[in-house]
Amino acid sequence: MSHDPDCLFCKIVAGQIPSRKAYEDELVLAFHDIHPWAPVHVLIVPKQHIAMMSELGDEHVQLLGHMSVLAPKLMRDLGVTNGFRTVINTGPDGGQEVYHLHMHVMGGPRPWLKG
Ligand code: DGP
Repeated sequence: MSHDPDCLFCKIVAGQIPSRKAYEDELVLAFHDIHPWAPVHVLIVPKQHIAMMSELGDEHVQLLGHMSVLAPKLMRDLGVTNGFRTVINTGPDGGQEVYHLHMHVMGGPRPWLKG
């Protein structure tokens, strides 16, 4: 499994940097965002290092499906019952800050969400 020793989220996956874990299996780790935009804000991160969404190929279809199916389960487990938002920022113009693919999953009572 690819791992980048200089990558922040690879270090979190490896347990070298602490995080507030929400879920883990063989493919992904989910942990609470350090700067939440919503009452519940979790990042779903693949354990393998993939820098960003534009690097995905056919070999990643199952992984992305897994992340997508996990998001609603995770929200339910965290008590989010009235909907949530998912975001994947990609590249500089997409506002990506950490170059390890991650899905933001955000829920909880509004008005945190604009638009
Ligand atoms: P993005 O802009 O999509 O690359 O979002 C990166 C997110 O990662 C941002 O919402 C803050 C979060 N983040 C950055 N550093 C850490 C960290 O060390 N721990 C945790 N839990 N979250 C972090």
